[in-house]
Amino acid sequence: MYEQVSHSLLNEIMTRLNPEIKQQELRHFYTRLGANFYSIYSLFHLLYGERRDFDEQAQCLVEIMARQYINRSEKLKRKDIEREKDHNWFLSQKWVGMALYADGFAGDLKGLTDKVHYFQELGINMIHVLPILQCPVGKSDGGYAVSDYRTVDKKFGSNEDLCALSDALKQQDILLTLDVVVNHTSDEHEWAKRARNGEKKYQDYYYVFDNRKVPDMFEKTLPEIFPENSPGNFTYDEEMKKWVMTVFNNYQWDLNYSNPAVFIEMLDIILFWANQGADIIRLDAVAFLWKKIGSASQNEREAHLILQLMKDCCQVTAPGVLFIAEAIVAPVEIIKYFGEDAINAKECEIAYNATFMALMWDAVATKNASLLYQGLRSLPDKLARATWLNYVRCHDDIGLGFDDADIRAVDYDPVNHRKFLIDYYTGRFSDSDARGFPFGQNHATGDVRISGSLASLVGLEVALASEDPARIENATRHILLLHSLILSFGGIPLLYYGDEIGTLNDIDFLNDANKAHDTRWTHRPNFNWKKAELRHQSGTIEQQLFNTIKKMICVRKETHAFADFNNRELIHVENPHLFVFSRFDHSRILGSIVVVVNFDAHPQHLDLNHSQIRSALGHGDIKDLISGTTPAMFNGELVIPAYHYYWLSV
Ligand code: OTU
Repeated sequence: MYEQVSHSLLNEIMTRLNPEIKQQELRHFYTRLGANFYSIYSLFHLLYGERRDFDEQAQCLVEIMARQYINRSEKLKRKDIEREKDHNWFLSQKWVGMALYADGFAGDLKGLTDKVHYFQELGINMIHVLPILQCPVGKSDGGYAVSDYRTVDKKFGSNEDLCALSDALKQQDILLTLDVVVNHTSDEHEWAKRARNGEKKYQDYYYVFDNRKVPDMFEKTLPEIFPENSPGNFTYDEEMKKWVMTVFNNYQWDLNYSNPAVFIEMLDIILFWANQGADIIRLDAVAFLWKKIGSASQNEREAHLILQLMKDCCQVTAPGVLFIAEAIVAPVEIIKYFGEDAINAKECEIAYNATFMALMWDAVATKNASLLYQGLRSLPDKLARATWLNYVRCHDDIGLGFDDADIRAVDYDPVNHRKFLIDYYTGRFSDSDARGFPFGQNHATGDVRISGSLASLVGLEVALASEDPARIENATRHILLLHSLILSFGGIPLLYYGDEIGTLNDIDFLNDANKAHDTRWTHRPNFNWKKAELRHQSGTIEQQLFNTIKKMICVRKETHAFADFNNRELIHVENPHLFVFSRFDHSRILGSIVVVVNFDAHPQHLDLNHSQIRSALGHGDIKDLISGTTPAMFNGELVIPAYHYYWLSV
């Protein structure tokens, strides 16, 4: 039935389209719209079909797609077609990303454009520039409280500067990732201001209530995201004299996606940035897009429908553009943001692998890879045309979001184990060199997360203060070990700026009243270019880190088996300190790689006659691809030094 309705509606919409649009050359647009319309219509109808203005809204949706198609440059349209032909282009091992703040890394966007050589030197060819859109000073949540979605915040420069950056990156085949904060706006966004002024239309963009009745119902089941800084989920607005839903900070108003006008506005903004040259768009906090009384209002079915609809619409206007799902939720939930029961991603092509990230931190603290192995074994395979973003650190805290059943399966008690990890990383555990800070402490639930830079969390800060070369060596090995994992595991590795030179915690934020309450600022420093210069000076930690990571990136790019085609096998070994997996070339013609990482402080042995290792490597002389040398053997077994890693091949 849908099919018939959708067809006649499509025809109707087409005849009603603004004459100015009709005159344009829309051949590709029509073909793609035709191919996707059934799905777009069905989803739009599922979400908004009950509304009296449904037809009007559907018309509006198509007009937005058409207008943005017309605004899309010829260059970007050519890129779209190129990528449609090579539709698995982003699964290649050639991509290596870095996330950074334009101001913290290079002052502003112009400065960033001048630093392209740094990325090239290291081998980075995908940049995630953390949010750069206009935010109120002091109430910005690091860029995630946007007051104008179409204007670059002046502290970063101008929209023109962004276009210049985008062009400069394109010339060097470097991908640009930009954020669109889809779940909420700043309370100083025009929509919020007009809502506050009493305009009903804009109050309907948010969840606004006259009294505490509905808020109280919601709060029975809504968890708190920032319990210390912004307890509760609703904020009373004095001027409006109403309550508004604010799941994150009290100045971040949640958008109401049960209103199709909100969906259409946000789609328009996504397409706007696609047209400014973003290759990839990071959709923030996607798990939160649909609210339901009596639930945690995360991972609701409608949140997935909204993302599918966004993807289908983007497919019509800017099919070369990919989405990243930022859904820091339970392992089995994250993977659903690719879209369920599909082969190709039908929501976001890329998702943050928060599970892998948290599990690696578990292995570092315990010196034991059991939970890492167990947690990853429980993860279903990703879809064929979809990939992970693998990261060690990012601009956010580390949440210990692994599955309780997995924790029990390796014989730990979930509560005690998490407590141990928090103590370990916040330096409250006597045997730990880690120097992190607690974040988001919730006294009611006992939940805590962790802030801190990679280097400080693996003990480099303490080691340097102790001037003990052995401890310094242990810390640097950890930094490399963790990079060896994200670069080989399968997916796009996303480095975090400064980790490649061992950047320590920065406590300057404590002097800034707008930041002091949020420990995440400890790992959002100004990049220290003086320190970075030391990468060229022999014998420095910076050189050791930078050069080894650079080497790993280079080997990754040359190794087909590191492309992401579900071509990985976890290998169970008796020794719990070791984490082992194989990567095979998806054509199975070229050689396989066995990755082995030793999380322990002592050398460990690995029996290469293990059946899975043998079948991956075959017989012959083993070589470590990173060092290019033959690793040490003893009594027929491979010896992996303390905190060391190998990419083995024959
Ligand atoms: C995201 O964070 C951003 O990355 C944060 O920097 C923002 O503060 C936040 O949204 C609000 O815009 O929403 O789906 O553990 O991981 O807040 C997960 C806390 C998010 C963050 C969580 C995350």
